[in-house]
Amino acid sequence: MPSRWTDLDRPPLSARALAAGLTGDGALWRDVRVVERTGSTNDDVAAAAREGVPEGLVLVAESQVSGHGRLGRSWVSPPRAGLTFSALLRPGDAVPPSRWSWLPLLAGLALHRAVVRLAAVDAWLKWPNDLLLGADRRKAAGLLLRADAGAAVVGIGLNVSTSPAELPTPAATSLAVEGADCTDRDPLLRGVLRQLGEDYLSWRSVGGDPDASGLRAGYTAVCDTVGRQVRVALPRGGELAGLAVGVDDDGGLLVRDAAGERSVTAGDVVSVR
Ligand code: BT5
Repeated sequence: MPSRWTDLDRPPLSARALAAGLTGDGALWRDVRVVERTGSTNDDVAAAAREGVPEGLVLVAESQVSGHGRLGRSWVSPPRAGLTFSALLRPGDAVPPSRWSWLPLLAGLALHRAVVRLAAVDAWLKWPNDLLLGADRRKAAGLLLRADAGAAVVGIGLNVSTSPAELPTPAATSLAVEGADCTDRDPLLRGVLRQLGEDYLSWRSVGGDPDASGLRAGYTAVCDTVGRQVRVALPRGGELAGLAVGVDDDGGLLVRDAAGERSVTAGDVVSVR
């Protein structure tokens, strides 16, 4: 069996080291686990949520064999080339259900903030859930949110040392490809989880209000979609074309066309171009 240490460019993550920096009195994160291989961390954390596990669980996989995207699409990443993890949150009564739709945007903004701070790259968010990097604005991370049984499972896939040959599509990129300052997964994961924890707790403390928490303004400021002409493909076929003018009270994208302004939610969207 090959040693875990043979690939010096891709050292394994240590759950113990991660937990030491992230858990403890008063911290949101309670239990940080790293597994060598699983189907999908989102499926595993959703199963834990159904069993009543409290919020604060983080599951990181060094490799996923059936990572999901939205709408039956997949997330593919070679072992240890990136970060693939899911976190369990329970906003509970503190946040009305109508505002849970802000969670993917909140998680995307936390990811953006941490990556920009640690890796010193230019980055944008494509509504609702992609992190784009570089002059060509290619996708370096995707985010998936599943709300189920009173819990929200946030799943993030981030390409870190992934080489051009390993990337699944020409529209994808990685921190290494973009010449990022940091391609060390441990500080990146810590940074993302710390930022996500902070942003989530401050949003929850104001009842999920997107303005009191600064979420809408923060998100809009780095959103590559707002201000652009977009074509939004809808799941039942059909397309909405117009100017993306902002994010509405539910985190939906506001699109202006000749008929006026319409809002589309993440669940109603196949793709935005
Ligand atoms: C997403 O979906 O971008 C959400 C991806 C979430 C992945 C994480 S990994 C941890 C957790 N566990 C899971 O099972 N999932 C979450 P979507 O917007 O549907 O985009 C999927 C599309 O992105 C695919 O159809 C590909 O075109 C592209 N793609 C797949 N792998 C990629 C990669 N490594 N880098 C860039 N693009 C990728």
